Amino acid sequence: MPQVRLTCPLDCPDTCSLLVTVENGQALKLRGDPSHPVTQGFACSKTYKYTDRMYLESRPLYPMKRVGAKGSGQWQRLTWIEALDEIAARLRATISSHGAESILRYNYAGTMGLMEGSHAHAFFRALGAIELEETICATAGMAAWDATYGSARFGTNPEDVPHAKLILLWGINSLATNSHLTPFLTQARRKGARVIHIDPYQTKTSLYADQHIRIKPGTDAALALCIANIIISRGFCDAEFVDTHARGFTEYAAAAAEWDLPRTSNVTGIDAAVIEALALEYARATPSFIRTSYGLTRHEGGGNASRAVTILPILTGQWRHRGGGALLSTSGAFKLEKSRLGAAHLVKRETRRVNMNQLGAALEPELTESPKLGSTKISHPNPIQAMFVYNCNPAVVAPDSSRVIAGMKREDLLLVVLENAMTESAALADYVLPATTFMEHPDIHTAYGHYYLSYNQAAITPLGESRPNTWIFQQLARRLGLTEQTIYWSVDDLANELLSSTHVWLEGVTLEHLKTEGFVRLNVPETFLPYANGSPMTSDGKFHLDPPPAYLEPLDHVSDEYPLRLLTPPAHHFLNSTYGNLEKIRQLEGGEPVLLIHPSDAAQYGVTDGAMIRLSSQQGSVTRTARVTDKASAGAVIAEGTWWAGSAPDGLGINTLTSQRLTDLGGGSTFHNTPVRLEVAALASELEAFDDVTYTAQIARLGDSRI
Ligand SMILES: Nc1nc2c(c(=O)[nH]1)N[C@H]1C(S)=C(S)[C@@H](COP(=O)(O)OP(=O)(O)OC[C@H]3O[C@@H](n4cnc5c(=O)[nH]c(N)nc54)[C@H](O)[C@@H]3O)O[C@H]1N2
Ligand SMILES: Nc1nc2c(c(=O)[nH]1)N[C@H]1C(S)=C(S)[C@@H](COP(=O)(O)OP(=O)(O)OC[C@H]3O[C@@H](n4cnc5c(=O)[nH]c(N)nc54)[C@H](O)[C@@H]3O)O[C@H]1N2
Ligand SMILES: [Mo]
Repeated sequence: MPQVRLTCPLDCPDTCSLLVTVENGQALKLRGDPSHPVTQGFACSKTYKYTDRMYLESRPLYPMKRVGAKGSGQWQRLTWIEALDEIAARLRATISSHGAESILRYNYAGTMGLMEGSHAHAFFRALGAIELEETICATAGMAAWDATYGSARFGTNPEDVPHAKLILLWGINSLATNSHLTPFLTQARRKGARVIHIDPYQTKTSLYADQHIRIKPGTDAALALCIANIIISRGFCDAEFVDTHARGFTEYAAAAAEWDLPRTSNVTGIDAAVIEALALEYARATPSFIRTSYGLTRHEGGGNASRAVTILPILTGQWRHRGGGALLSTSGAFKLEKSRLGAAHLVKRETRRVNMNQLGAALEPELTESPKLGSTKISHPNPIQAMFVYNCNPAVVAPDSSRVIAGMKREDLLLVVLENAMTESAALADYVLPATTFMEHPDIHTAYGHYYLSYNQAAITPLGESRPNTWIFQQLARRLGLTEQTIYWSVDDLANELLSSTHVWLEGVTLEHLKTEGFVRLNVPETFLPYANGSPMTSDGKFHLDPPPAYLEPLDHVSDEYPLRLLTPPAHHFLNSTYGNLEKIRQLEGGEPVLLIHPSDAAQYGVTDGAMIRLSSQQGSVTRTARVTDKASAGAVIAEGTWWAGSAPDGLGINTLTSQRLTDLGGGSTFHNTPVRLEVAALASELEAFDDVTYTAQIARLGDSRI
């Protein structure tokens, strides 16, 4: 049977090569491509279900316009011409009354494709619309890396991990979120490497590891500085490497010296003996590899924490050894010609910006400065009049979601959602425009967990009247008379531009190659040691240890009112909110979202396993079933997965609780840092009332109370 080679477009470091079986124009099943050195012939449990998701009956396949109130679920089918003409007319009117800086694109990584993801922005940039700061995921970590290593991220090649002798999985649930790293970890382990997982709660990754070190959330900077202190004070530093290649060592060593074992143990909640053993093991091992990720960055001090961790391999000169070093992201190695990607050349310094973590505040019609937003003040006299959502499900994934939903429900806001699933964001739209999936459009993909550039071909004809995002924006652009040529590029035009880069790492990588092979290894050296001689990306070629990273205590740390901390890490079977609409997948995740609560917290608050409990933060309250388990840690409540709100017993998503506060570096999200209180949920009658309330009625109620 014919098989088509595709690239998984989802936001995951693995960027897998997939083979899909197509028969009579139907995609029947997917499997991992055995010829891809990182995919190695297997896909993850959720990707095997992609075809189920694509053929779901609820998928929007025609342009639709709401006829009832926002969110009432009453739609009228339109032709593309009607829909596009109407939306273009609304945009023209908005621009003449409020200017283009009242138009917001809200997008993230539903597809990581450069065409249907990044290049789709060209329309908005040509309009002069608001520039979205895409901060929901990675910017704290990026800013942290860049502060030390310069502005591009390279890391240890995952294919070299089998050479490592010690592996720290630090703030990552890699068995769930980076599962194609596992075979490389296992190879290293067979050769004797030890694997240590550093995480506040017990995940699949902790169970796989040789040792799990539970750390108090938000305290990684203290642990990393203490490890540095031990490396330096006990003579394990590679003085020659540091002297030659690092700047600011004296200041850094002084900051580290403040972290002795008792103080660090007190702050991190880890036994002093465990910290000392970890530090000595790390100090002595070569090559040692740290796989870190974004978990530890989703805290107010997360940028500093990430920086403290990613500096460690410099101290013992790990960057000189194959399999040594650290990996946050490999994205910086894709040296494509990106200056006109998404018409980036049109963005001006003075263009109005909105941080996507503060969508709730941005959508408030008249913003007053809110102390809840921390130091960042947003105020703009020009309320947002139109919002275009694509590759994103803000009603579920954005923090402080009751405010986000209230904003999306504003009667005076034109909300257009491009989707290939009938998401809870699409449910609130004025217009839902049916988008294609990666099986129905071609695209180009970089990666952030390996060094292969990929091409994704369209495997089947678009279902219904679905269209690629870029097609939709081209149609609107024509109607608005936009002449910016990049908007009208085809995938091949974009690919040719991207590949016109003369960087040596792209030498020999051609579009023909990509199309015939599906993926091509970047032309990086066989043994890729990008930081073996300092950093190629800083102005002076040195690693910047100045200013030294610092441990920052959370601003409003747990108080009597909110004595616990909520962490909301990813679920194994979802990809953010993608797949949350598949019953089979929800069953694999246990059927409903629950809260993991440590037995000691459960005892203190009178919670028994299976009880309904109410969890409240400054932002709101949700009701969930309690799972009393020592997977959670004392003081830290865990809610895995951004389930669709409609899957929860109260019809409210977990982001009802999270805040719009930002990280110290990079304006990032603080999803693992919400002070909360828990109580046994009220009376059974109240819960039954929840059951009766439909999801839309719930959001209507919320909307009413907020506006
Ligand atoms: N199966 C699956 N895979 C995914 C995703 C998914 O939803 N499901 N999402 C994808 C996306 S978009 C991303 S960004 C990545 C994210 O993947 P990860 O980086 O693995 O996920 P994070 O949310 O960053 O959380 C990782 C771990 O950090 C821990 N953590 C939280 N706070 C702290 C802390 O203060 N210190 C330490 N040491 N650890 C802490 C959490 O408990 C969690 O186990 O995964 C991608 N892959
Ligand atoms: N509480 C909490 N919230 C979180 C997180 C957390 O750990 N905790 N994680 C955060 C992180 S790391 C991230 S990256 C964000 C992710 O947030 P999002 O980027 O919103 O990711 P998804 O929820 O997967 O939603 C992506 C949507 O894009 C749609 N889509 C896919 N392909 C296409 C296409 O080609 N065209 C169009 N128009 N649509 C398409 C999918 O159908 C899906 O509904 O969520 C964040 N939210
Ligand atoms: Mo993410």
